[in-house]
Amino acid sequence: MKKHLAITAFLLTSTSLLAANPLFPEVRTADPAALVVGDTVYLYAGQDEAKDNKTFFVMNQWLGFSSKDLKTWQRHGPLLKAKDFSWAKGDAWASQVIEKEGKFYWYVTVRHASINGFAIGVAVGDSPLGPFKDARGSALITNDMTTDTEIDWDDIDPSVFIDDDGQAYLFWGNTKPRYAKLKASMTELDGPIQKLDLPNFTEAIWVHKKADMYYLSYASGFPEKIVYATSKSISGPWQYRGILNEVAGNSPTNHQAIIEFKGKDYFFYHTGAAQPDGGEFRRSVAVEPLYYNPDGSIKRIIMTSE
Ligand code: FUB
Repeated sequence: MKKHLAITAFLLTSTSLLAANPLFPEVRTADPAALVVGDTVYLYAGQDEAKDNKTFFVMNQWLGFSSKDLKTWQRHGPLLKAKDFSWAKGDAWASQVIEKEGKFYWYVTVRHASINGFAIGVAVGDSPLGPFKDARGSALITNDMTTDTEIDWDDIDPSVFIDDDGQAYLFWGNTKPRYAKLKASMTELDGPIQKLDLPNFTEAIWVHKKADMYYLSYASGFPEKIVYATSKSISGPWQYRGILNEVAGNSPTNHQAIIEFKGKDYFFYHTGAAQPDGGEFRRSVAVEPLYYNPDGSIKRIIMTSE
């Protein structure tokens, strides 16, 4: 009997491809953004510091983690704080890091100190772990620029994508999805801000490409499901393709990141269900395998908590 149990335990451990969820049980993390550099995945996440799930988000900084196999993770501590942007009041909401020509650009959501509402800034560093510093000294996107002043959090959740021709694009938004080209510097917009037509859009855009298909996933409704659309062009039109995952546990937000790493595909998200004290303002990052169908559609993600 003992021998049987030992063999079963060995098989379970040795065949498991991923670390157990949640990935970082010792700290509350949200809004994962994953970046593959060589043989390593870097995972950036906001830290949920709220003491309970009653009031609102308390988020001051972004944490960094890395892994070469998605089984063991190294924790790197806070890599960037909302207050590292001198023009920001606080609120380290969703972000994404991208590499261009050996530099790492970190697009972040923060609350602006003097312009009403949230804004998007960009920091730059020479390595995936920084050190990072504000690349502009001012916001890249503010509420004033998009003139929808009735919602002060509509300019949040940046997702950055560099196309095969080297052109970079910034996507973002809550309720009103938008995108714009970035200049080669990665720190200035290049041309007008464009509106996107995405059904039942809430927030959390993530753009990626697989084979010759562009994918735009986003949080839909509230509580949020992650859904996705595809296009043959980065400038659309985007065709709605369906649901990727259902509401993640007891957190109404869900915020995904999708990557390919060492020939396999992965779906990172946050959930409130993974911890006894988890919930809307105390979330935990998790990861699941992601599978494409031959026609380019994506199979529904099965969460560990289901
Ligand atoms: O974490 C704060 C906000 O909640 C993010 O910016 C949204 O995507 C949602 O996850």
